Amino acid sequence: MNASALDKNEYFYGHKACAGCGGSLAVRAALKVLGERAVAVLPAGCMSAVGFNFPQLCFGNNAIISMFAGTASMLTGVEAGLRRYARRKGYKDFHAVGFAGDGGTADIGIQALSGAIDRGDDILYICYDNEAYMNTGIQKSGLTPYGARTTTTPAGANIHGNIRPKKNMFEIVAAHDIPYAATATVGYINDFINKVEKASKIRGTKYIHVIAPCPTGWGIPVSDTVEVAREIADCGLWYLAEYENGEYRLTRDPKEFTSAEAYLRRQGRFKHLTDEDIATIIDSRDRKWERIRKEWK
Ligand SMILES: Cc1ncc(C[n+]2csc(CCOP(=O)(O)OP(=O)(O)O)c2C)c(N)n1
Repeated sequence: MNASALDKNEYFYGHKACAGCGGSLAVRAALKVLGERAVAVLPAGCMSAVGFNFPQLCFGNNAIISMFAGTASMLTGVEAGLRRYARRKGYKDFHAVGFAGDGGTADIGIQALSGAIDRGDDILYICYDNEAYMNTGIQKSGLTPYGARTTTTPAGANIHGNIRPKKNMFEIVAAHDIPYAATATVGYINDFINKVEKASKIRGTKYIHVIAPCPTGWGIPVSDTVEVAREIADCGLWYLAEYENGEYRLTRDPKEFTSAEAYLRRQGRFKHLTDEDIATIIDSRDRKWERIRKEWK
């Protein structure tokens, strides 16, 4: 453990993430909020690959790698153990927190997550969404957006990247009537930090879904991560919201969207899109916002 890093309230440092990695930013910021009594559970994915390189373990708090499918169920066990241990030691400020990628959440770990919410386990599950299986070389996940090129959804003359829309994990967990769920992006890091802080004080299952660009997979310069992560919310292709006490609420409701076309065209993974493809994406964005604004207020 590096004492000077802990002095600065740093719990994720010295890792091997690529330059400009959005996921590592999310883990670092969340652990600053949760502190040294957070026990982190990470399944296979970039954050475990870059954080557990023995002997250079990169967590100032306790952290463990779970089975790919089992982030939420391991969190259940960790929380039960921590509860007993903390009672014996006489403290209450502990957290069982998961950091799983989009593949590990929306595809492989969705059953364990659904079960944990159903049991009402007192855990915080954070999905850092880089919109593909990045650690194994950019394969499509259930959260890859429509039109994106990945190694398993190539772009050619007939098919223009991914032909399926992105699953809506936020609304999927909300449909379980979870005590707290939120969306966020590393582009609005204070909003993310506030949501982690809020979640840390709520009992029961909490879920936060944070957009975390991957320069390698998205085809953007490493210096553009935060800007692009902001633009996705500004152009309306992502929304910032909370679900609490059975109600949805936008935490940011832009009066006007910035150009979704500009957001798409700056990324290598969307380079092949035709004007027609972009119009399809904008149309689906507009229909989504129309529904949200009608139903959530
Ligand atoms: C059961 C199982 N299947 C497949 C793998 C291989 N694998 C390791 S990491 C990974 C990709 C993870 O993608 P995601 O969850 O989106 O996180 P990211 O890598 O993008 O951070 C895969 C497929 C594995 N470790 N275990």
